[in-house]
Amino acid sequence: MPTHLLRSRALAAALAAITLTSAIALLAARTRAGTAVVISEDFESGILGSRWTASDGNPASGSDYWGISGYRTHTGNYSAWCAEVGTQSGTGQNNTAVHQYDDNMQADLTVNLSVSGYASLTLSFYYWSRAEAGGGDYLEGWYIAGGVPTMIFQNRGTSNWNLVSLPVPNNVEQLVVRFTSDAANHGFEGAYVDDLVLTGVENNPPTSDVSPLPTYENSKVFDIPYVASDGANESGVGYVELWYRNATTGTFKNYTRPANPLGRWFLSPIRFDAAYASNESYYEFYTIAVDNAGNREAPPLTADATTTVDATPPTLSITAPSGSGWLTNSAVNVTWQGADASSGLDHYET
Ligand SMILES: [Ca+2]
Ligand SMILES: [Ca+2]
Ligand SMILES: [Ca+2]
Ligand SMILES: [Ca+2]
Repeated sequence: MPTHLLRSRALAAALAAITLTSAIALLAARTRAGTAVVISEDFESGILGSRWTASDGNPASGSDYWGISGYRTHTGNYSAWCAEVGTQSGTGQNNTAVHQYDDNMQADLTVNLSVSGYASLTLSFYYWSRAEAGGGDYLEGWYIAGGVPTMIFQNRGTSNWNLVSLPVPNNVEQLVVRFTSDAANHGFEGAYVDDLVLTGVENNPPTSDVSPLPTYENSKVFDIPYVASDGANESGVGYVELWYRNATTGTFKNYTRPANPLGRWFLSPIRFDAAYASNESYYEFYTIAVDNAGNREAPPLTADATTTVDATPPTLSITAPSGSGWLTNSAVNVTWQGADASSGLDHYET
């Protein structure tokens, strides 16, 4: 067999191996589940966020409903308490003054859980309750999906901080935590909710690219702009890494600095300092984006952008007239020789 045929067969086999490797890498990235926090609420802002509403569906004994409390928490300084807003029907005192709920409550704490772009969802939160044992006072949790309510739990009496954690359907719309009290015996503290988290699994890696760079950079420190995005309604880009090499072949290295040892960049452009890479050299760059669910972009087959860092000025030597002599004419011919080791000479200025 002719040598050139052998070579091209070897090349074809090598290329096939590379293609197979990248296909496996792509498959691994697609099938690895990534979990992202979609919604979290610890009430530490001191107000009910825009996803939340609170109401009392039983108008008797006045309106008593959930609000932010600093009296008892699972973590931090604040939680949601079932009777933060309202007054005691017997004494007219604020519920907050006696740390007791009132009669005739159907206090709903509702949070909008509607999201899209996730393969599966898990809801968790903590509750605490002290209510009239064996009576008509109790705490319930429901989720609503596709308009259908499903009960998560019901607690009559007493519960210390208790974790609820369960998968919820992808079309989940709301969580409703309802504190109900009947028409008598309300001398109890009632219920709290804290530390709600909705997590979602999505497996789609984000994409990113280094934007075009000039052919030459005349400083070792320069900006590298990039664009990065995740799928619509997915977990979003967490960070990007900048990878470089100094030739058209070979392995790429992750660009890191002492202040950023993992090389995780959150904003474009990345301020690149060649002193922390390979100093003055030809560079090829690409970025790898990682989303908030941990899905990692596969490396591109070719670099996104290239440039040559040449921060050393060219040299110039005057070849005539020679130094330390006297000039006798008003006009003089000056000759010189210029050289540049890397990017070459563009023009001379006199
Ligand atoms: Ca009341
Ligand atoms: Ca809290
Ligand atoms: Ca009661
Ligand atoms: Ca994603």
